[in-house]
Amino acid sequence: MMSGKRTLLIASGAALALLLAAAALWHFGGSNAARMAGAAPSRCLPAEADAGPGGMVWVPPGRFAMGDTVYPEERSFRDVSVEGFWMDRTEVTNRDFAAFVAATGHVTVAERPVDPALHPHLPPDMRKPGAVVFIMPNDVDGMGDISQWWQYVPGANWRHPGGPGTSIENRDDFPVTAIALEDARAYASWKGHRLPSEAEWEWAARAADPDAPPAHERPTEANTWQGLFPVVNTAEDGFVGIAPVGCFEPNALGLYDMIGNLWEWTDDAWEGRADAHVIKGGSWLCAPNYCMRYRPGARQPQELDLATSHLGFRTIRPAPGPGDAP
Ligand SMILES: [Ca+2]
Repeated sequence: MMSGKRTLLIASGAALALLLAAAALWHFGGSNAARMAGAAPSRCLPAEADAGPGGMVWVPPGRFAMGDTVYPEERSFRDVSVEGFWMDRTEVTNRDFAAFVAATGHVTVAERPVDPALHPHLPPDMRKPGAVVFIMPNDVDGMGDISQWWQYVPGANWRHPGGPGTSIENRDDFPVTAIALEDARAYASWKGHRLPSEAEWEWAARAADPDAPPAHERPTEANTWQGLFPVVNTAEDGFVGIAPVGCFEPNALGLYDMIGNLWEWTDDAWEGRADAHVIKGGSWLCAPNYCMRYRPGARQPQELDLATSHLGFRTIRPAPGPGDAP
């Protein structure tokens, strides 16, 4: 998703009926999901995995060459050093976020009307509270117009990630979605944590290995998209849509789903843009034919106040060392 998508994603009245029908399909994940319904788990990590030092993993300090060579935005390698920190073992789940909302009364950005001062040219429908939702099209006319598979859905938010009529019932262990930067920061602050910088995130995704070889092939231990995006989703990895956290093998540090499932917010602004931050890790929508961003070095800009169905987050906690468990 690139800048200016708000203006691209204009839902016409005629499209709305289609959109609502498709949102219902999204909830069930389309025909592939119907075929696979019952096979997909609602939880992957054992209950006892919630125990331990705050569900966090120690990421040791180090120095590495940050970046990759696949897309232009990632090609400026630079040496960076990071201090050690604790990092959430998984993406923040619906259960985690519900506890935060219950404790604080936080209302997410997607649940509030869009600020017309920030977006003066939006049509009225797009000023309603909502989020951008991936809706699998039957066909596409080229790949230039992302509104063929992304729609702004009024009423979509973390409790109703596909829009009205969808819910997070039985999805406690799924990562929370439809989260704007402000929401992610508020959650992190409530926990006494913060969001990772891009360098911290990438270092953790590389499992703190400065010599990790570039991983350009589609990873097998990650929820990505198999088939021709966005019209064929073969779900060979077992998941048509988003997976519960921790369904794939963790990296060498014990961090789950750093690659795939959901993009994750970082606390770094996108260079030259006041309205966007860097997101990392790719998502369940990343496919070789369209978005090979299932790599630690991959990156993308995301508008700060735009919640989407492929973006979540995890938090970190700087600490003196592994003996100082969070
Ligand atoms: Ca998948």
